[in-house]
Amino acid sequence: MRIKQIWSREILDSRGLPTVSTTLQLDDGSTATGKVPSGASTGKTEVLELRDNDLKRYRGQGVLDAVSNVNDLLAPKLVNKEFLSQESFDQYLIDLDGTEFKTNFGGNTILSLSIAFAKASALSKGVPLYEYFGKLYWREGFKKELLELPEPLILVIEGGSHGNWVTDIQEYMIVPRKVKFPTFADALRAGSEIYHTIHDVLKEKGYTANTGFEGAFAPNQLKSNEEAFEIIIEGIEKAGYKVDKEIYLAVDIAAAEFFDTSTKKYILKSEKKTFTEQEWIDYLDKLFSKYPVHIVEDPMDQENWEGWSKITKRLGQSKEIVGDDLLTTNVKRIQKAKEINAVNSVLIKPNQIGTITETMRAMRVSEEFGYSCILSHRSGETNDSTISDLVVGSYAQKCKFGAPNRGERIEKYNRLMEIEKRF
Ligand code: 2PG
Ligand code: MG
Repeated sequence: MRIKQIWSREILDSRGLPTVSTTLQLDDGSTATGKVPSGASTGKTEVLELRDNDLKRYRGQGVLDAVSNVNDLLAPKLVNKEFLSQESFDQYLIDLDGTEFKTNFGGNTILSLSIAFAKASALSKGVPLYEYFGKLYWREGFKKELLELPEPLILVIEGGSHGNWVTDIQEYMIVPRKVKFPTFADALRAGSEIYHTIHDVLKEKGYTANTGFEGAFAPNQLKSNEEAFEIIIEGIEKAGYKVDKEIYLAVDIAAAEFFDTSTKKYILKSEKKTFTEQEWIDYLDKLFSKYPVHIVEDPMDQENWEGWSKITKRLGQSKEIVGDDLLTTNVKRIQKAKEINAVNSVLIKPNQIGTITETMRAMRVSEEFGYSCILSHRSGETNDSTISDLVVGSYAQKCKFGAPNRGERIEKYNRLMEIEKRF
């Protein structure tokens, strides 16, 4: 596949902040665009998100340097060049950049190209994007039966840096069990019905139903992290579903956001409570035996590796302990986690690592270690739905795409329903 043209531009993400959008055209005319998301509660070891830091534009958040890296530096090297695979295209960019954290060109710059190349290649081959990914992931072992719709983690309440710190826990999610909701469309319907019932529960209490970055409720009146669970349970029941049996819970604690690195304490600001590492693990253990939480993302700080091993030892038999900020879709960090049994599940975000190929590698090692994978959006999203195809065409069994609210999240859910119909 020879590249004919590439052009990049600055667009806005769902938070109204600049991000990169790159269009790539192959020789046969196949043309596609890759739009890059952006995090708010980012892990320290993610690849560089290149921003202009020019305070005269978008308060320093502009991405004109990244756009110019594509248009002026990379496009001249890529145009008229032939690439036989996604791997060779991505590897060419990785080598050109030459740094561990993509600090030369920016991870956002490179990912926009990697996504655009994947989409254009799928078009050129005349296969749906999920199938293109499936063939990349399973290689010779690919067969259509491997393509599966995920079990969705549907966001209903959000706090932390996404939701005005109404709770310290960043994300409260409901998960319709796949065994009870065999079609994705039914799982999503349950999620949407519960989401709207939670809205009613909040209104009945006289709470505001304002929303956070990812479309879930962030009511200012919440009195504690626990109260959010109570409201969700009430919402599930009032919507006519069985708690735990049909709908279980997941959380992203995003503990790095409230871990005090100087005192080594976990601080729940909304409740004015402070915990040592051991007290924190005890607290979470108790919390998760009170509520049916079976997936726990980032329960510990991203540098507190021993704390992670301790909590996985304590809770890992019955729960998925998911590394996001800890692992940043990085093979080396996933391998380190394996050495000390720090997790049993991995959150996968393509923009943490910067190419489709490296995202696939992170899933491959996770699979080798027997870890589950959850494919995730970012708090700043666009209407690019590549991750919907990626979760179907890879090892990842679950997805975390936000609330059933806001166009950029809905686009991804709708794409999954569309894929399901095409099977
Ligand atoms: C997370 C993500 C997505 P952000 O912490 O898992 O919900 O948040 O994109 O802000 O890093
Ligand atoms: Mg997270």
